[in-house]
Formats: sequence, structure tokens, C-alpha cells
Amino acid sequence: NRRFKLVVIGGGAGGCSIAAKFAKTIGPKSIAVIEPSDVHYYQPMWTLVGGGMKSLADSGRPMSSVLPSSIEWVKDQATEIKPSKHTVVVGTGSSKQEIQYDYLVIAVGIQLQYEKIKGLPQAFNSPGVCSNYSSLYVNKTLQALKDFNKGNAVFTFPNTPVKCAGAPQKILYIADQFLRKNGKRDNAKLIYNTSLGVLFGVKHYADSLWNVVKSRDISVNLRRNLVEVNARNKTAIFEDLDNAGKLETVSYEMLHVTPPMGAYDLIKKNSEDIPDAAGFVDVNKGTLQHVRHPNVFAIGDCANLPTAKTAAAVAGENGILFRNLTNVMNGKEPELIYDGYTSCPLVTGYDKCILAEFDYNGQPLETFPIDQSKERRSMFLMKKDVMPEIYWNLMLKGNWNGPAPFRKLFAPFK
Ligand code: FAD
Ligand code: UQ1
Repeated sequence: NRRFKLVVIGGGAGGCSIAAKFAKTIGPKSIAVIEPSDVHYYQPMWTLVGGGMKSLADSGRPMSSVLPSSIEWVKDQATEIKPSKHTVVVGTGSSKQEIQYDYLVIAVGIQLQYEKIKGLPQAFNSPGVCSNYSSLYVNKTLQALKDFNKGNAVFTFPNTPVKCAGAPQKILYIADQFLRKNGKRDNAKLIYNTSLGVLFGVKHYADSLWNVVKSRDISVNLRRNLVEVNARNKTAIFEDLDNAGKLETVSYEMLHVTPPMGAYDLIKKNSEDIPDAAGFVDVNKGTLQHVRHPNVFAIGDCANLPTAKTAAAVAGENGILFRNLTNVMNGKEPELIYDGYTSCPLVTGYDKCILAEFDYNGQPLETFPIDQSKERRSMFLMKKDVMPEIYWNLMLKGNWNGPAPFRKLFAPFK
């Protein structure tokens, strides 16, 4: 059995950046990161991979190259958290081991649940069915666009919490532009079926997106939830969430699936007293500290923070968690309060983007002194070329707490 001052579960956006911050203060030897994957993916790039603007290889780096050097990398899955014993169980069967912590940061992200839709994941073996949400299926998106001749291109949004709530419709707009460029748009009907009752949760941006939808001749159906994919006859079956039991069958030439998502069993089932009723880590919305276990914090998609789950939110949470946990390590109380900052670069084509940024109250919290609800090339270039640099070179090294300093800098020009 081994003991570390700080154990971090997950080496994704949140885990990696938090480990990097603490490596500089408490020293790398006091830190263990539990992470089974060989590759760390910058998932926000997958929207661009699906549209053929970047490659899957561009989005990944070896995990060993992004975790801070000299920390202990436990290359396995965490399978149980025992907060009363300050212990994380790692692995199963004969490879099972226990790791003890003084302080714990949970950063495991959110689980994709394709299997909750009848016919998936098997239908991914058939042409036309794709999903930007997984490294396994993202390359099928560009292929489906290239293969498209005529018919329906259908895009879905599930009836669960998701990460990056804008991504399901970014690929819709990219597909529209791809088909126009290739002279196939007249033969295509673009359909966006979303479980939500709105196009986007923040009205300021939803208004703009409705204009995009109208000007591009896209059909949007609200409150439609994908329940089955029948690859043999190329149909997708949706339930009408406002008419229980009513199903609609839509034939597709291309189908982009955003999978249902949910808390990992590690949190939901296998870690006593860690989850809330919905299965996410039960933390204080302001301090990110667990509401019952003061030496446990969570960051990112696995936390029950009522904001849109994004890497931008992780950036905003980063500095808050670091300061507050540092205080706790020093026998003090948490002091910084997270405002729910999150951002979603709503890519609407091959050269434009609406940069949504907002807080817990759904109030726009924009960085730049321009109207970000407009489609802009500058914001597209920011998303495509600047954000990856910020992510790899600053954020994962513990040096990016989100754009708040720039917002303050630009405030006088608003
Ligand atoms: P992740 O980065 O997903 O990392 C979780 C890590 O935990 C993984 O490495 C995983 O292997 C590990 N893990 C899981 N279970 C265990 C376990 N039991 N034990 C140990 N380790 C475990 N965000 C934006 O800000 N802007 C965007 O434009 C954007 N676009 C997106 C587009 C797509 C298609 C997708 C899929 C996501 C997008 N996001 C975007 C969201 C962003 O990628 C996530 O919100 C962000 O990665 C969350 O960070 P995280 O650390 O919580 O989880
Ligand atoms: C951001 O900070 C961030 O985290 C690294 C993202 O994730 C990829 C984003 O998409 C965005 C938009 C931000 C916010 C940054 C700026 C400069 C507005």
C-alpha cells in the first residue's frame, strides 16, 4: 500500500492541469495520478476532425508527455473510492491495489453511453453512421460527408447531461457548408433532432443560432430523443418527449449521433458517499470542495456543478480549486468562489464561429469587446489555431485559469 499527499483520479483536461499546479508547490513526488489511457486527447478538436479541418492525430499526445514529470503515474483504472479510509482502489482481480491519499481530486470526466441506444454501437460498422464524441468514430464523420449523395443528414442531441452542449450542432453547420461546397446541398435535407426544448440554453446565443438555422434551410425538431438506429434499412427512431410512447422513424443517408452520457459507475455506484442523487461528485458549487469530505475536491465533467461541461469551464475551475485545496492543506478554509464560467465556441462553418461565454446564471460573460453572438472569422481562428496552443502549452502545464484577465483588460473598451 502506498500513500501520497495528493491523489488525482483522471489525467484529462482537469486532472492534468491540477497535477501540474501542485507539482510546482508540493513537489511531484507527493502526487499520484491514476489514469489508464496511453493517449491524452484534446477533445474540443474533434469537431474540426469530423469536418476534415484537423486530423485525429493532431488531437492526441502521449499521456506520458502531458503528465507532469516525476509524479507517480498509476496506469490503471480507479475502481472504488473509500473516503472514510482516504483510499482509492485501483484495478481489479489480481492486479488490484490500494492507494492512500491525504487529499483527493476527482477528475474522471463523463461516460459515453452509446449502448443505451438500441442498435448502437454496432451500427457504427455501417456507412453513414458517425459521432464526433469518440476517437473510435470521429473519422467516420468526414467519410460520411464525402460519401453523401442525397437524402437526409440527421444530427442528434440526447436526453441526458452532455459535455460541450454546442458540439452536437457545430457538426450540423459544418455539414451544411461541406455539402454546399461540394454542390450536394440541394439533394440534402438537414435535420437537427434535439431532446432539449431550446436550440441553446442561453438566449443571447440561441437567437443567433436560430438565424443560422433559418438562413441555411435546416429543420430543427425540439424534444426528439434518439432511441434506436436500424442500420439495415438506414432509419433512426426518435421518441417524442412531449407525447409519451409516440415514435417517429426518420430515414438517413448520414446520421451523426451525440451519445447519451452519465456519471461513471466509479462515482455513481462504487464510491460510498461521493455522488449526489444523479451520480456526479457532490461538490460545493462555489468552492469545488466535496460537501461531506473536506479533503476531497472535484473538477470538470464529473462534478455536479450546474454549468455547461467544457474544457473552458475546467480552465475557470482550475485556479479556484488550486487555491482552495492549498488553503485546506494549510489548515485554512477555501476562499475563492467559482462563478460557473464556461465557453462554447459554436463553429458554424469552415471559417466562422459564435463564441458563447456565460456563467451559472446563463448571463453572457464575454472576453472580447465585440458582439460575440455574431458569426466571426476571428473567433474561428481563435478556436482552430489559438485554443490548442493555449491548451497544450499553458493549461496542461498549470498556467491557464481561463480568459478572465483578458476580460478585465478589455472591459474599458466595451
Ligand atoms: P476528460 O478530459 O474527459 O478526462 C477524464 C480522464 O479521466 C480521461 O483521461 C479518462 O481516461 C480518465 N478516467 C475515466 N475513468 C477513470 C477511472 N475510473 N480511473 C482513472 N481515470 C479515469 N470543451 C470546450 O471547452 N470547448 C469546446 O469547443 C469543446 N468541444 C468539444 C467537442 C467534443 C466532440 C467533445 C467530446 C468535447 C468537447 N469539449 C469542449 C468538452 C471537453 O473536452 C471536456 O469538457 C473536458 O475534456 C473535460 O475535462 P475533464 O478533465 O473533466 O474530463
Ligand atoms: C478556454 O479557456 C478553453 O480552455 C482551454 C477552451 O477549451 C478548449 C475553449 O474552448 C475556450 C473558448 C476557452 C476560453 C478562452 C478564450 C481566449 C475566450
